[in-house]
Amino acid sequence: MSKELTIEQAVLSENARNAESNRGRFRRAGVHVVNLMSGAGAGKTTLLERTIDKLKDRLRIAVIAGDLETRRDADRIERHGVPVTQINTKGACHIEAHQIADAASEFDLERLELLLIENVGNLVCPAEFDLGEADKIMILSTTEGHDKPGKYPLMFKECRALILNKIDLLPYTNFDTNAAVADAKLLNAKLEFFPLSARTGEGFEVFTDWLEKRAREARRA
Ligand SMILES: Nc1nc2c(ncn2[C@@H]2O[C@H](COP(=O)(O)OP(=O)(O)O)[C@@H](O)[C@H]2O)c(=O)[nH]1
Ligand SMILES: [Mg+2]
Repeated sequence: MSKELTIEQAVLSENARNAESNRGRFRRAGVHVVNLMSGAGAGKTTLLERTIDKLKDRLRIAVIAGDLETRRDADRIERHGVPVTQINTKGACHIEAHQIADAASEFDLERLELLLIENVGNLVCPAEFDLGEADKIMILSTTEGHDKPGKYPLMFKECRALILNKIDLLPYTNFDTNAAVADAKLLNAKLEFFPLSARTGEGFEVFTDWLEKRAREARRA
């Protein structure tokens, strides 16, 4: 047990060092980096596709897509006309900072304004691994149940923004938006909240306006 703990602490502290080094590199380059997290199928790739379509004429964007296997998400994103690189974690349930350092080297960071990372679909492990991002954003979808903030508190504590996706499906679920938001705000009072549908586009501009504003603020800083 104590050996297990020591190894876990060593892994996390090495990751923290790599994340700090990424953060410095991203700051110097003036690129706003966002780590997008959710359970599998909540809509990360769909949200990225629509975000790119909305913002690509206003900001220079690139994407790092993380997944256990395959290039499927990278292929979907590439069709929207921005540079993308895929990380395959080969079974690991999260991305680590050193993988972001390698993947980011494929871009000309100085030229970028917004770098979006799609993490592996999982509500637990990704929250434990700092990647050196400026903002963590999580997506919860209306088909996953409103009890998730209480069950996966770390993810909600760590995030700057919570997106509630698939609001087009609200009439067909028993999802209680007020209960989910109240529980999430108990964990994180400053959490920004964006209810939207990545499929129909409802509510989407409020989110992309906020994201664009954050990216511009980060560059000025
Ligand atoms: N009805 C509905 N379906 C959505 C929405 N966003 C994503 N989906 C669907 O949910 C499934 C998973 O989406 P995907 O973007 O691949 O999720 P990811 O695994 O988190 O990247 C796909 O079938 C999407 O078309 C939404 O806002 N409404
Ligand atoms: Mg995906």
